[in-house]
Amino acid sequence: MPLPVPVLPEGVDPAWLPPAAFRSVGGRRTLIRGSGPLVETVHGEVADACRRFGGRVVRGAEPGDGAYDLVLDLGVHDLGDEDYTVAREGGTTTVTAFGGRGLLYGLFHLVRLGEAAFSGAWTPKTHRPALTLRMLDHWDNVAVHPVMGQVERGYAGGSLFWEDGRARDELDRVRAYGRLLAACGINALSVNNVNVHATEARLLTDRLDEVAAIAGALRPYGVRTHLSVSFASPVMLGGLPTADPLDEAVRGWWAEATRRVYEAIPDFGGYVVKADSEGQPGPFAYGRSHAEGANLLAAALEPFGGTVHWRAFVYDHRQDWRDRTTDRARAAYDHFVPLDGEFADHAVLQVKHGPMDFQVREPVSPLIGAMPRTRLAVELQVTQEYTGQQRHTCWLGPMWSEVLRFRIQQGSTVGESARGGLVAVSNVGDDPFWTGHPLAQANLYTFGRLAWQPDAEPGAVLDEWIALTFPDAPARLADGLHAVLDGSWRTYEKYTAPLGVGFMVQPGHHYGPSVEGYEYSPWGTYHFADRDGIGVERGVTGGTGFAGQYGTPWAELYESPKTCPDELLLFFHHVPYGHVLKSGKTVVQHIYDTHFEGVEEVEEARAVWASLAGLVDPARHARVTERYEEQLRSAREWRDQVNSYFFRASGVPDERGRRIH
Ligand code: GCW
Repeated sequence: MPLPVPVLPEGVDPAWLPPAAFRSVGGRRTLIRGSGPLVETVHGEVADACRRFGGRVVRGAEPGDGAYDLVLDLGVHDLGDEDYTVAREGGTTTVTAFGGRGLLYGLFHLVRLGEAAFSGAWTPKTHRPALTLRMLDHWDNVAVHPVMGQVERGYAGGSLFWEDGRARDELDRVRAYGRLLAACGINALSVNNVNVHATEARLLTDRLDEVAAIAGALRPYGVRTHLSVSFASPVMLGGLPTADPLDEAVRGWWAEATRRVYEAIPDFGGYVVKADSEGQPGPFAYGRSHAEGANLLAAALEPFGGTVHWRAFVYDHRQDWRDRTTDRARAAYDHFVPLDGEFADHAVLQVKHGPMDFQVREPVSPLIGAMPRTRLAVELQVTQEYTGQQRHTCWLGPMWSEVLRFRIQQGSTVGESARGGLVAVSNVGDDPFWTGHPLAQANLYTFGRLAWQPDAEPGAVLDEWIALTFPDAPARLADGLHAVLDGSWRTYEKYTAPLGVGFMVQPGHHYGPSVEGYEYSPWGTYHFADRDGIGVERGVTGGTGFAGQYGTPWAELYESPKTCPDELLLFFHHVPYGHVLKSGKTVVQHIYDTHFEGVEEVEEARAVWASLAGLVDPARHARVTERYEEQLRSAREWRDQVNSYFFRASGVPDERGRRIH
């Protein structure tokens, strides 16, 4: 039986799957061959397109039995579960796949191609994902948390999954979400925050049925469910006196809990664990290593084929700002590199892409190139915690692409090193536009596509997103969207923290400027600005030694301010305000110039957006317009605070005599 396409609740934006995106797939004579649950999903999709645009679907016949425009054929045996081959010959477009996901991804491939999928002739081409795990982590709480709200660092309303303290009864929207994720290639999702509070801890045991219901809603689109669990679960939930990973009773408890999970959710993906990090419990309390901690859970998951995603975000968050010997940037490497080779097969070490914390500009984490005997997953942040909180337009495709294409170790890029997959913190909530800022949908789509192909051109991915989201867009709209999105990350960088120094945000909620907000805090986030200069000395000579965590050529390049790239200069070095950058400008003049330019660029983008009224539906246009007002207000605040701070600190006037307060 074909599975009906999920119905979007009234008023919810279709994002990149508006009905019109299926026009070319509808209106055809289609043959579908093969069986299995995802084939029913594919059948449902084609049937829905035919209902709207004409055409018909036949199941099971032989391709030669009639004339078909489209054949979707499951059963070719030399392809992986997610791979598909597309070809076109004699007026018939064919997708062949071995697994249901492959067939579904092949169908979405045709949707992306639009009319081009049904013209000309092309030789067979096989598509396969570069990374087998393409996952979103939701930082959703079941119960609304008094400080963090329902979704930690969420800027798109409440949770899609949880409402009034339990899983939603109505899961149509979750089904529709799974469909959007499949259309950009995402195949896994964890349903709760990595900071596991008391209520959420119980999802593992007595509230497992709620997780199973969500898993059931995501499954038809090939999205596997994972769960964040507390390392202290045996104590919190099992009444054991310890959570020591080497204790037999603890091992037995996890084995049994995990067996029950698989009884309820046979295709369960595994656990996500934040341990010994920002107050979460972990193996350190028992004098055990993080490999011992991760391997405990890997052993419980292994019989069922599951994986533990063990996060490497371990650092001292109660640092004394007076202590210049501790450098937070070093922490993940220092903790984990000595453990290389000790992690079990079913453990994946999940590493944030930068050594600090999702700032607008960071170097790539040196840990990524330094653990060849460990399966690593790289973690990105789609939710815009430090990049404008979905009030600012900030398309992160170019940043992620730079990270993924960076050659961290000889011959290998970050994308190639991420053998455990690419993971991102989701930016989605129950907002009618899914992501608060409608243009932030582009970030989610881009993440999925880059996880499928880390070396893809981000601009081409943006083209895809535009073509799908606005199926009949005139060239003027597509150009306008590129104009406001293409450079928006660099614009954001310009008016916020300069030259890689990071953290100049207001403490706690992290929105808006506060140059010294984190300067005397325990979080390890300092810039050391004084009257003479700014930046963190992280060289091996005279610094914290962080630059030495890289291999060749990066260690040498970052070591000296002469060779360190401008955009990371203050991350690696403390320099005088008069230091001349490669651009020929002094550091302080660069700060002034970029802050003025950043605001001007927001003004221009706002004007471009205004000119698109009439080409975009009114609700979406109005929402983005409102966000641009706030972005401009906020960018001016950033400019004025940052420029005034450095003018007062340095006493150096702006060469161009602009107004600084
Ligand atoms: O970026 C920081 C956030 C925390 C988050 C933490 C993490 C879930 O400010 O809210 O906690 O990172 O990644 O664990």
